[in-house]
Amino acid sequence: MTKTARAHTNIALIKYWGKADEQLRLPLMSSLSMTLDEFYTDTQITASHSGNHFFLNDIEQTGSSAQRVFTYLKKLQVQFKVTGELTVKSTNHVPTAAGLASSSSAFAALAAAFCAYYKLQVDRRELSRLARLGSGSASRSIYGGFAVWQKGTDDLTSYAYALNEKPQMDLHLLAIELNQCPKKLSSTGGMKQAKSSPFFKPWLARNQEELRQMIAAVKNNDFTCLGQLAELNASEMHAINLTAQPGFTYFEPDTIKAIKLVNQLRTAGLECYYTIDAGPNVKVLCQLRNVKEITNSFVSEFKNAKIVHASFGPGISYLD
Ligand code: 2P0
Repeated sequence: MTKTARAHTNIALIKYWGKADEQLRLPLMSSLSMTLDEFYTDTQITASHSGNHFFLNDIEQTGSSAQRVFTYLKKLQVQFKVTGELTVKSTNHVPTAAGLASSSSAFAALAAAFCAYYKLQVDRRELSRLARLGSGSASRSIYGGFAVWQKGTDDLTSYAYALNEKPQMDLHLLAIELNQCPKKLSSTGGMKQAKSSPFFKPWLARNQEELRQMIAAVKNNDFTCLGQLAELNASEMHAINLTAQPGFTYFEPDTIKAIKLVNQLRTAGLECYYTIDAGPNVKVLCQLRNVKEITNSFVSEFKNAKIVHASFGPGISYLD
């Protein structure tokens, strides 16, 4: 038997950046994301007679990425009292040009393929919880459109829900890949270090209010409010990193140049906002009518940058 699931990546507009429990991947804050149409992972599970195998883009993986997948599968097998050796084949449709992390789509697709393979009766809330155990941001990739991951208080209460799966908002994202070097500090490592910032607690204290405002912006179809809040929240996350003890940053010189360009474009009347994850690349939020002009400005400022235009993507789907 073969089961294949597809999950799209998401970009957090209110960021998850701190764990309350590393094993269970329980977050210290709630987060809100937009699922993206252009980037997704297809994951197929079949039975194996020669131990577990993990193929990524047709290449068998043997290192830590394979171990992470096998450990995760074992955890789910123990939880659901099922057994068997498995071959997992994942294909990432996340263009290298995007500079977007694929762990959100990877673990959402893996959780869904696992449940389909074993014919487990799980609803999307449960699926979100299971995806979270693989990678925190994966909990949000179960849904299309806008999703909220409520932090909860324990394993059973920390999952994402759909805020609006068919948004009418005119919201587009330009993923600007400025730098292709692998990041020096993993998200897990960065989150751990960030906790030492004197501003970490105040930031955490703001989470519920920031989330409330962002949910209101989504409900009111208010692009300006959404963009302003997303940019502020991302800047707060990176300020926490800079002020950690010791401080660090994912920014490169081109990241700052891109931030300045967003500010210039906005001053010139092209409304756009940035958000930045655990890496140097910048994602620009804008409306459809300005996509072309903003893209052209980035192309002329960054000769080697690759730019991918995305909008809202769907939730989990099954391909067989
Ligand atoms: C997010 N990021 O909310 C935040 C914003 C990066 C910056 O979730 O350790 O791969 O697997 O739970 O989900 C990236 O971290 O972390 C991330 P783990 P994950 O999207």
